[in-house]
Amino acid sequence: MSEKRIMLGNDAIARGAYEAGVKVSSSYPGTPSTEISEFLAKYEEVYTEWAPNEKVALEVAAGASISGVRSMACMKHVGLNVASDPLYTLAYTGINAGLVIVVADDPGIASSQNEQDTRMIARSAHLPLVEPSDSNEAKEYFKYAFDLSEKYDTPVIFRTTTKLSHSQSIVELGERVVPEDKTYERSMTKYVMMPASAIGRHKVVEAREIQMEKDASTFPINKVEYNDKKIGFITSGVPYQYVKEAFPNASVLKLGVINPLPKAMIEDFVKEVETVYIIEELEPVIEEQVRSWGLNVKGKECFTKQGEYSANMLKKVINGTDDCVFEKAVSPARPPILCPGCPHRSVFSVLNKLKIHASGDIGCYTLGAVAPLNVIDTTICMGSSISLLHGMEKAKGKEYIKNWVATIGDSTFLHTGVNSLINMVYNKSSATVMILDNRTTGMTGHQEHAATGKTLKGEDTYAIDLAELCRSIGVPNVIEINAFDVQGLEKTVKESVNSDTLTVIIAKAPCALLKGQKFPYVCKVDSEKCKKCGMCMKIGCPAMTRNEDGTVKIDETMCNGCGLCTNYCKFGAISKEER
Ligand SMILES: Cc1ncc(C[n+]2csc(CCOP(=O)(O)OP(=O)(O)O)c2C)c(N)n1
Repeated sequence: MSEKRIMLGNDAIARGAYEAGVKVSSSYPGTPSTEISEFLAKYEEVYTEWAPNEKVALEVAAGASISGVRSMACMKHVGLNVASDPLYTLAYTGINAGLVIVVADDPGIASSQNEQDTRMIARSAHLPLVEPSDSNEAKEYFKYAFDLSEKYDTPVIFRTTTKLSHSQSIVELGERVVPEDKTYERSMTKYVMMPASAIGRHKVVEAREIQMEKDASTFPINKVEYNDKKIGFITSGVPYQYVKEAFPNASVLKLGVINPLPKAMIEDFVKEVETVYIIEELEPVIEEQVRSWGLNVKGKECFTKQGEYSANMLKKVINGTDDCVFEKAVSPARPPILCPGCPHRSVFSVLNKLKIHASGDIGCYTLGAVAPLNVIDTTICMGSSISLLHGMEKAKGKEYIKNWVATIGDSTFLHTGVNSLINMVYNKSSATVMILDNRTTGMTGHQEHAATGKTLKGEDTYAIDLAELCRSIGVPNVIEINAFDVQGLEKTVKESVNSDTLTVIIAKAPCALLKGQKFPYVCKVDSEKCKKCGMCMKIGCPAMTRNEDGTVKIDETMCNGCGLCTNYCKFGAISKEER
């Protein structure tokens, strides 16, 4: 009898990759996709790596595919924007061995900077997109995605969402089957995308899509479940679960392949069923196509384009009833805040004191935007902090940016920040860039990167020296400093924002949550000495609150012992004591 296990969606995708015989996987972390690579790294048979960004990851996977082995890349939805340059052209070249790109969307914005819908990108890149609705399907459909990839000579996008990636259901395990490596054959017209060959390949892309659309009604993962024909739903992914829960007796057309759509199958379904709703989170991707065929369906005039759906929400909209039997869960308010002992807090406390604005970036340090630190003014996408500041300088001159710096994390700097820094060097910037080097990719849960000295598989490797990297591209002034040295930081930042020399300040201290990072101290307040001035509260440490009489207290169980607060009490009321 085959083994069954309860698995997270991400675990199941990794298992699907293993069973599909994937040999190479390259990815960049991003919630909710990160754990796929971490689970996959546990299978010795599969080569897995963290790439510095998603474009590199996809290109690595494409190289492996062209050489003849099944390969994949994983990323979050915004990662696909970074990888979209190779993506659009890989649609033209096609593949050799199967190539699947896992993209995790985040309806509801649990942990992202926007809510974009990858299905739209699949359509514009003319790539097939497969979407499962539970963990077992995640594993099975993942294998099927490789079959589609090889049958139609195309990369396939495999879409997951936060709910699917991070919830569990039963998975039936299978064996790993490794197809024979495909032979590589040189073909300039297929793999060298210059105009003459690209013109030819564009025809291939169109023909492939037409063929796939015809075949789609026979794909086994597009299924019709006829029941009560008064009401029916066309849906896919996790929303399928909501439909089944809310309307168990309705007819359902469940799509496993969202691009291209099975036109004939959908036409038949709409003919058979009296009222058809299209249930899809985010954009009306299915709906717009179905309407363009002249079919009468209901969709976004009833349902929002924002956030996650639920069974109860469907019932409310369609039946006008709210029979949710559960009390609404009220989670305690938890304002976004840097952890106790976080070195980023130290940097932002100094910038706040100096009334400096920061062109920010994406990572834990984005929290430098919120009260009481209030330092970061802008955050757009990974790597943008440096280029935005450069734009400001070129628009308004050095005087304007004398109270501005760019703040960027170590992983984000290697992801896309370094390109922007090259631009600063080349185009004669005199700005100040601060790399907040906490030795890890903190935001997504401590992944290794090219400057940590460890690979995804946990092996030792060369650690890029960020200071040397900056010097090597021509940054004239590179300063490394302990992130907790507030006096030193203050002096360095003041000098550099006022100088005409491009400066990179690397503020170094490991993430407080990395193993073994607890300081051997605990901070204590002498309430006799506390003058209730509140200066120490301005650093926004969650371990610090006030007593009823207004004096400050420190929760010893939360205090990490970094001692940052001691710098902000001029009355000497806070001291560090050994634990
Ligand atoms: C294009 C893109 N890829 C991935 C992510 C997910 N993500 C957000 S921040 C981040 C890196 C954070 O690491 P680092 O820059 O070192 O800062 P830290 O969180 O450690 O402070 C990642 C991977 C994203 N938001 N956008």
